[in-house]
Amino acid sequence: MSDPSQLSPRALGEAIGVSQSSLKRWADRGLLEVHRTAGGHRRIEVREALRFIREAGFTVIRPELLGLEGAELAASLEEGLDSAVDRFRRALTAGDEDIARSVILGLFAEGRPLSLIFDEVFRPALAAIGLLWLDDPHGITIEHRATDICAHVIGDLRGRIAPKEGRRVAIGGAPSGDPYHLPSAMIATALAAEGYRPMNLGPNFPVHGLAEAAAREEARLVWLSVTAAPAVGELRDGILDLVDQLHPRGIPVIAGGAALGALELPDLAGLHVGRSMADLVAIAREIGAAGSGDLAHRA
Ligand code: B12
Repeated sequence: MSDPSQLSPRALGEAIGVSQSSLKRWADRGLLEVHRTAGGHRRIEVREALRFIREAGFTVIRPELLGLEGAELAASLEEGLDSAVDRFRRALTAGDEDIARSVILGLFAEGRPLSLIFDEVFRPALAAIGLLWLDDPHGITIEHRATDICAHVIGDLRGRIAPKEGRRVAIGGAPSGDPYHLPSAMIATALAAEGYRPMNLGPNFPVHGLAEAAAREEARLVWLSVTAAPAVGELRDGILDLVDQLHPRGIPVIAGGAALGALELPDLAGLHVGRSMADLVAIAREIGAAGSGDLAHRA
């Protein structure tokens, strides 16, 4: 039986409409990682194929060959991103996980950056769903169900990202009293694609525990997502203390989230503030390039 996590060069060629000889050439140049089975046949890991396709900008024509059955590609999303957001929002509202997943996997297969999928598809769809409870008693049920679907779909995306060798640990979550799960799930996925090994400690994690966890895991980056801040002063002090402990060790903290502004954090070396997943990725790249956390505070 063939292993669904492995592709033959022929299947990959058919998935993106290129010849096997082109694939072989790219493999020889180190652009695509190919290994051999015990019987000497060339195989490509599906996650490696997806990385290559997305980074090189190929168009997927047969998504089912890449394990992306049902993914809605650009041809069927004629109006592009707006139509994808609308379809995703309607699928979440109706509780239709299959459609929600196929919209997101379609965007992923098209090579759209994860940060864009999170900032410009998930975020507006959830913002619209967050208004339903104001007019509709069923709105709270819809919101909880939509959150569960989003968590599954984000987990699915994360599972399709090939781990890189020698990955740096990134650790983080949301502080005590903050029940929001999705922002950190997105951060972990986006950082995995940037070559980190994310440890998502999830919602409701005490900020003072992050310094200890970061030291124990030899983390190279710590994130904090703040959507709800029931005790503003305490959280602010906790974050300042965290940066105070981590900065001397060269571990930068990236903070963000809808409620972060309320904390009025000062400019601090070792603390980076972002408003979106695009900011997160940009900051993580700067940190990676600089090799230290000593960059300017960003607003
Ligand atoms: C799902 C949801 C819930 C769920 C959360 C489930 C879970 N386990 O995660 C539940 C049901 C628990 C919930 C509860 C409540 N909620 Co609510 N919720 C939402 C909803 C619909 C989506 C939140 C979400 O996950 N969004 C997706 C994330 C990824 O988007 P985001 O938060 O905007 O994050 C983006 C950026 O901020 C940034 N970012 C985030 N974190 C970080 C971190 C870093 C490092 C960086 C760089 C960037 C970054 O990137 C993200 C992607 O673009 C929002 C609507 C909305 N507008 O967001 C309401 C919303 C946040 N909730 C709201 C309210 C009022 C409540 C309740 C008070 C309702 C109630 N009466 O009980 C409670 C309070 C809970 C609490 N203890 O604080 C309000 C908040 C209003 C306000 N300004 O205070 C909102 C805005 C809905 C609304 N319009 O009324 N909620």
